[in-house]
Amino acid sequence: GAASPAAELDALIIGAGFAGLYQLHTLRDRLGLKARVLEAGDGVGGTWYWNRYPGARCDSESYYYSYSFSEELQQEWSWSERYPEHGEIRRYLDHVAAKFDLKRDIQFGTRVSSAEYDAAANLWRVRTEAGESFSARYLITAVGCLSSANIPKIAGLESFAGQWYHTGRWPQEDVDFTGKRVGLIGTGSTGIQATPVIAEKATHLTVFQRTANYSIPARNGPVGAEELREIKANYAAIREKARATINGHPFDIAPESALDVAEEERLARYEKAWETGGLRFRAAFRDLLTSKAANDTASEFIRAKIRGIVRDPKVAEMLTPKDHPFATKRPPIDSHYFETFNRDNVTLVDIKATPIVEITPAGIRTTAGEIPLDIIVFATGFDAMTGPLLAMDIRGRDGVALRDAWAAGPRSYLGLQVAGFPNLFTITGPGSPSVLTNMPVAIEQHVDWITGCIDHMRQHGLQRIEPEPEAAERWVAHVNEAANATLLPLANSSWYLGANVPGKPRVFMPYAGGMANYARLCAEVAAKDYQGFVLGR
Ligand code: NA7
Repeated sequence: GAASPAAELDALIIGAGFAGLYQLHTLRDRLGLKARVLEAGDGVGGTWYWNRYPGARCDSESYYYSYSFSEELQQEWSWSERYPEHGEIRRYLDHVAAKFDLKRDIQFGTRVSSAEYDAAANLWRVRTEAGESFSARYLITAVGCLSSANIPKIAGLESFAGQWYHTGRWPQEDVDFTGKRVGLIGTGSTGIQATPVIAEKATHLTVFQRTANYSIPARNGPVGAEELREIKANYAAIREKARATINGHPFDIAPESALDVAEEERLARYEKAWETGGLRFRAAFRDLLTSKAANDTASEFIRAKIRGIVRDPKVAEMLTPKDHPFATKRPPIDSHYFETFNRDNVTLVDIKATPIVEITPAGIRTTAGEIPLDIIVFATGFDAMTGPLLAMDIRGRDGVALRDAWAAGPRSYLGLQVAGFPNLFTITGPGSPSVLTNMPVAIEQHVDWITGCIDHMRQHGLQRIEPEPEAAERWVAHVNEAANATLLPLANSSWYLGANVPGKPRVFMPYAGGMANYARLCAEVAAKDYQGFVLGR
């Protein structure tokens, strides 16, 4: 039944995606807490509720982009494709919600506007946009890392006579591109997925590219019955392997350096990795993200592929990435992206050479002239990691706003808690490995850790937990150090750094020290009576 307004809860969870659903299950069904989820959308899915753009699918493979906590669940669910499409992921999460009877404790269509810590009562006071209020001992954000749409402020957008959409806020009903002139801005993972699909429908597609990107063929296809049987028979080992790796993917990274092997052997390995496709390409050698010289060999291999695929040499040159080493921005994977530029109805516009001046009623005007359009698609990404947290007015001890505490960039301990914000837990928060991993692995680890922590507190009669400021400072320094041990900071326009959002502080947000290593650190902290945290009555 619905909770009454101002209901007092043990735990309030914000968001009903992968993280919020599992967190509700563990707190309610394992610990027996009174827990409730508030969710802005009208259904479960989180990221996958909003990202319904054409071609939207996961870049992790379906059989391991899924929960591992229930053997029954992983045995009964069968994925249809190597990479799950957005609709299939929503059906999966709907199935999970039904199986564990989660929806009765999820309030949909409810966006949280503020949350304030009331120190005297030791409760979080949460308000929604509709003016409802809730109180809870624990506040847990499960708001996702890529959920706050980044819509560039381009002059004249409000005057546009056609339709426009951001990919991360796609309408529920399909958008029909038939007979339309479409402009798509952005060539990250999203633009690269959407381009080939829109091109097949639209009269004409113009892609506005600011930075050329690397992309690896996904090699999507159906999952055969035999393969599925094999996966299900080996699930325990697959999950164990996923948890033991640097980024939560259950495949091996080659032990050799790209520089250890002769040129011929290296190219043969890259060819094979290109045929295998997807994020496994990165596993061709162990040092693609730590050695610039090693990375150069992979970057150059992909550049040669692009030049080989795209027929018009001028277009090929425009599509060839030069500004950053391969995979230092999140590497996209695609289905016929570069091939799409061989179509007669597709044009590429380099908006570094001819920047967008304004949007007019009729289309987009660059310094080279006006391009008439019926539909504009913004595939311009997200205010990543901090965006969804700071969109709410979160206030901790003494009324301090998270926005102020993080004015110079996010500061957390383990990506899980913020000093001065007792009993607030941030699943996949800044400072956690999250976006550098196969998300469900990171999410399950975070949720299990939070659940273990709350269980510990209840068993010991503890009412409050927050990080020691020094522990948070040390973690922030360690997150920096881990990033600097990789090539990732070399991509100076990446969303990992917040560089895609004008005015956002440039701080490398995710923890690049590896998922398995991070999980071990979290377990050690818990085993040492929550070292670095202050627990109180
Ligand atoms: P990304 O990866 O942030 O890509 C956004 C793209 O939009 C990228 O090509 C940007 O160019 C471009 N962009 C951003 N702002 C502008 C403006 N103002 N003008 C022109 N072009 C712009 O977002 P995605 O949605 O593709 O992917 C997000 C994650 O989802 C992805 O990493 C996976 O984890 C799944 P830039 O490169 O900044 O020059």
